[in-house]
Amino acid sequence: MDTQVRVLGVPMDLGADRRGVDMGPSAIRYGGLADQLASAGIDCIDGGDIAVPRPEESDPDAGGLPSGRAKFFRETKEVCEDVATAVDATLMDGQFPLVLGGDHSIGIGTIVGAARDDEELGVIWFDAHGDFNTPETTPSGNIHGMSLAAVLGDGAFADHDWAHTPAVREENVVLVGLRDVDDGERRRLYESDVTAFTMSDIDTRGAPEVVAEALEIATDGTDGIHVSLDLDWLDPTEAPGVGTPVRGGVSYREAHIAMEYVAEYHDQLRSMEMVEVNPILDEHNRTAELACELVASAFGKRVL
Ligand code: Z70
Ligand code: MN
Ligand code: MN
Ligand code: MN
Repeated sequence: MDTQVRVLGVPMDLGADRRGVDMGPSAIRYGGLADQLASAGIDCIDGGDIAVPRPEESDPDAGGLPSGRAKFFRETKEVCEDVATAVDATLMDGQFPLVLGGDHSIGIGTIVGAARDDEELGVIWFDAHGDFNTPETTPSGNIHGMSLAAVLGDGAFADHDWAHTPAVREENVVLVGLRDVDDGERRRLYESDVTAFTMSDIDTRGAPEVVAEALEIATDGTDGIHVSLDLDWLDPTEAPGVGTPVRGGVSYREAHIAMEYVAEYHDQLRSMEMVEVNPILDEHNRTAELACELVASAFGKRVL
């Protein structure tokens, strides 16, 4: 790929209970992101970090939601608007936005920014979780468990232009790697046209076949795709340093082959984000280093 990558850090932890994911962008940079991209033949520049308020500075329930609960709604909205502006500006400059989290609530900003020119955007969401709750169904009030629902304008998010992205259609949204889904999310997923591949699908069909189908669905009739990778998609033995570890995730090899398949679609790949790295729970920064390796595979790094 000739495009220059612009790295945007979002040290966000307002959308998750466990503190520590705000250090994710530093850990990923320190884990060798620039060198890994260089080894894939990709030039990158660092756009720095987007400012995020500390949770101690605000009241989580001061927010302006018509119904349900979404902690730090107002603050998350402001950060995501800044993320969207930065992602949009990066694309306008002809660069590729690579966003580093931070918790997964930032996906709202990345997708809104990537879809801002109103072209149709497909989304592949690699995650143990559905992130498909709404303020009405959430068991936690944490927006990182609602971000995919938010961009589709579901529940109380319907009234908020900042989150709803008409350029993203349910038919072009694919979840890959699910193994921890709340009852409300399960119901909502059944009723939606979003495609969801669980870990059982990966067990029975294999990661290559599942990811190939996900890429077909996300690119079908769209102008580009966004790849959102929550590191808890991987098994905790490979990625212990995440906000919410869940047993039974994809292996090191499965994650790499998936990203190598993504690399085959480099003409359609418009934006990417790596989220939920928690250096406090990590072992010698291995989760952050793995995030860098996976980025390199997604950008076409090859052994031979
Ligand atoms: C749960 C909720 C979640 C990530 C945890 C958890 C959601 N379904 N997402 N970790 N990345 O609170 O909504
Ligand atoms: Mn997630
Ligand atoms: Mn997750
Ligand atoms: Mn549209």
